[in-house]
Amino acid sequence: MTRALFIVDLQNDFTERGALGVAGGDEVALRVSQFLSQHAEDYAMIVASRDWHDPDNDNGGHFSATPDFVDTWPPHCVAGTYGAEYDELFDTSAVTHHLKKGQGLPAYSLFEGHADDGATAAQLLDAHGIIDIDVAGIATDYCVRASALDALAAGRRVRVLTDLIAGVHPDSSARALDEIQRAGAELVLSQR
Ligand code: VGL
Repeated sequence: MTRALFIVDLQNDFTERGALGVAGGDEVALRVSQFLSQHAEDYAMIVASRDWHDPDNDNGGHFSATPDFVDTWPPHCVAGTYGAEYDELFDTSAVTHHLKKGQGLPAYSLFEGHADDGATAAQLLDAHGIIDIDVAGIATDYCVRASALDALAAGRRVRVLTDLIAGVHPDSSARALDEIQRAGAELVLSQR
């Protein structure tokens, strides 16, 4: 078994009522939990990432009081706060590796994260001989996009589970899925 599951930024601030809540986020959290209850055994590793920004600076221009919701954002996922915790509807019991990213800078890709022992996704994938990666989470047009493209760039076979993602904007989410597909990923439903 050489398949990993990436669960990108399924955090309170990215789901309904969060600082940067996307439509359908709660539904994704519920569906991911259901999916894991049935399919966790299909994966050699289940890697979850969290945006984990500094409280006392703008994180490299990532936070703004007048955000454009493209390159700048309202403060979100500040380390140690409720908004940075995994969504309450996301059952993390099957997660094998937890990565944090964005400490003091914008970090859209799960590949920019580190486990508490310092390990990166690239190191974990190599150590476990992972060839295939399935990607789920939030947001389709930002962190899911960046993580899927980086996984392809790392030479892996990638599938995006299109019923287990939610995006910030519908149009940029559609463009992101098109871009990911053209880069070589498959778009599939988790329930086949
Ligand atoms: C994200 C916007 C800002 C994401 C993170 O997780 O996709 N989006 N920071």
